[in-house]
Amino acid sequence: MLLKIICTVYLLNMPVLKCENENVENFTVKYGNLTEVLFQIKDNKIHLQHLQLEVLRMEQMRQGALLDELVAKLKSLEPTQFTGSCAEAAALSRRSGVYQILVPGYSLHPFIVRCDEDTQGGAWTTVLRREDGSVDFFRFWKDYKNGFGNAIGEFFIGLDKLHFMTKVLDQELLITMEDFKGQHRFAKYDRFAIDNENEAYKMKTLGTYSGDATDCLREHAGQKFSSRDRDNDQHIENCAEKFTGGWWYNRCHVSNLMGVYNDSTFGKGINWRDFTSHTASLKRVQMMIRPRRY
Ligand SMILES: [Ca+2]
Repeated sequence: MLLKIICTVYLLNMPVLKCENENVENFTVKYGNLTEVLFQIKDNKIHLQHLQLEVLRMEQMRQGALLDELVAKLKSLEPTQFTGSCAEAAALSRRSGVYQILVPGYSLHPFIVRCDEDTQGGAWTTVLRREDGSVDFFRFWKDYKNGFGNAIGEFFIGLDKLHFMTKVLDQELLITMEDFKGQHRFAKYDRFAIDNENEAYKMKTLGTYSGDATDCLREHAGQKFSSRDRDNDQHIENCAEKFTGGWWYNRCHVSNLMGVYNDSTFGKGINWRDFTSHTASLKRVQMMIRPRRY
């Protein structure tokens, strides 16, 4: 009996066995071969799967190594993705608000600052802000050194940050004030810098004054910072204790921007003598710095 068989067996897309118009005897012989070939195909398939898995594993390892390399590169770039002042941090948005800056020398980590883009050309970093008396400013040295308060409310940035910010870049200083009658004044200085903690954060540079508030900071230029627990002033008593705030007191003060909010006791409030006198407190005040190149 003749049995017609048409078959083609492929291995790796190549025809390895062809049979056509064969009789049973030939088919049996061929069938034996075919079984063998099918086993080979099965073996080869398993081998191929192993190869594919191996290739996949190696590709995963290669991509993993690339990812590690990328993460390492990003980490090494991290310190430079932050800028050193509001002048750069808010340069694109040109919006007042809270940003992060990184000041070389102060820390490897960025910190939060409040940037003012609305006042006198913008690019200001706010270092002191009083507006509602919600934060206590009659504090100890450590607090003035490190800063305190809330970046979206009242705060002082801290003397260490202020030192490094004014050391890294030449800065100008703007002080904006408002009294409880709604009158506004400002005092601007074309240079401002303070020394380090070893020098008790002495106000070592105070440039030329301009503004409409009169210059009530000049008397404090060259003075060291004092707090209730550090008397670095020129008075026999401790001015910081006597006038309830930290400041660059001299033989006490003609300005006292860290005094007690809305305190009208002589010299204890937030005073700018030639605007408020010593017996009235400012409603709002901001001290802000900006790199001189702006
Ligand atoms: Ca003293």
